[in-house]
Amino acid sequence: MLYDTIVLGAGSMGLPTAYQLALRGQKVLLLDQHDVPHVWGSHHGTTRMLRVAYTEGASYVPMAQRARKLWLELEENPVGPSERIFSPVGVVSVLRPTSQNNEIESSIKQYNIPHERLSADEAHKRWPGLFVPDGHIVYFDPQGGVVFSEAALRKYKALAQQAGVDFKVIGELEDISLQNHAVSVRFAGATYAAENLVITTGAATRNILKQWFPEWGVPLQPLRKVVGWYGVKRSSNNPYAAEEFPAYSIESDTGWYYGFPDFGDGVKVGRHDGGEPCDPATLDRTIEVGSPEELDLRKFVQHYLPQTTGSMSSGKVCMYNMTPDEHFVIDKHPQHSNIVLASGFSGHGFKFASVIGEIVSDLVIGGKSTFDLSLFRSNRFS
Ligand code: PYC
Repeated sequence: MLYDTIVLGAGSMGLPTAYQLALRGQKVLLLDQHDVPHVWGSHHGTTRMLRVAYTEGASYVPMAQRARKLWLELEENPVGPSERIFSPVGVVSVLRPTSQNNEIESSIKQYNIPHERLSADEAHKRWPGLFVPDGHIVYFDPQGGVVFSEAALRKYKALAQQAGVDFKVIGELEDISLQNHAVSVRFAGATYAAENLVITTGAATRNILKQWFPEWGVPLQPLRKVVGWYGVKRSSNNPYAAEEFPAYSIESDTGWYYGFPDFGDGVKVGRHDGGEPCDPATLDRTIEVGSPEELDLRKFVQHYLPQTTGSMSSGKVCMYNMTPDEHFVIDKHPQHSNIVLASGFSGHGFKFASVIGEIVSDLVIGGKSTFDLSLFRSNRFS
């Protein structure tokens, strides 16, 4: 059978893309080594942050606004499991007075985004569980919140299958070959062909591009990342409960930390900067008490979230898939316009997964998107 499009990689970006292509009438084959959700990629660990006032640049704002709308619609969709997809708890961002990372202000101005700016004292009164050093800049983004990543992918899987996507969980990718106006891929000895190919293989993309598309010249580097959950000191009231505490992003003197309120399993904490280069095939998924990354998170929570117990109750290892400038790659192959790559989400992509599905399917079908994708061109590295 000749498909219209093969989507390689059924994770955060591949599932919404396959779904959107099927909604637009395409015959879609979605292929992956693993069924979703799973722990081998970059979507596990329950929660991801959605910010609208965007530190990484104002050009992300229209995409964040559209993504938020789509997450809310996804939650309302009657197909598939009925689970919480988006929690509108807001996001508090704390920046050092001399921060070099602050495009929040320009995105607020350019798009007239609702926000609050607070002093350290005001922030501490509002969120007594949060320590904010004097002089630090605090923004509250009331449209921000938390996307439940695994629940979202369960929902997208149900929707994609209902829309007719042929989803095959299949062994290792063995080959990709290009014919005049078609692409074929071989998995576990079986060959599948389509007019178009979408590559949404997350941290595995570096090796796939190296082997089959070295001429594309997209530099990707997976990084190992550790996140932990922390219990709360006993008191009559939990200052980190999701009813009162937002998602947070904190620029400290040592690094950039982020996390989520307590949805019943503790306060989640991760470090956004840093991380060890890794290969997904050999990734060390263990976290030792006393290891540098565990000690680093412990030091952060003890200082900035002093009402937590300070000891990790559980932890997970996942991956960021980095580009050198930390902006995404969403583009067609320079010579083969029937091949589209969506990758390099650099640790801040999941919030956009819902809109990436629309964007990539527009690129496949019509060759262009209604969003400005100039920041995401693949030739910016050449
Ligand atoms: O995507 O907003 C984000 C984020 C913050 C920290 C890690 N990812």
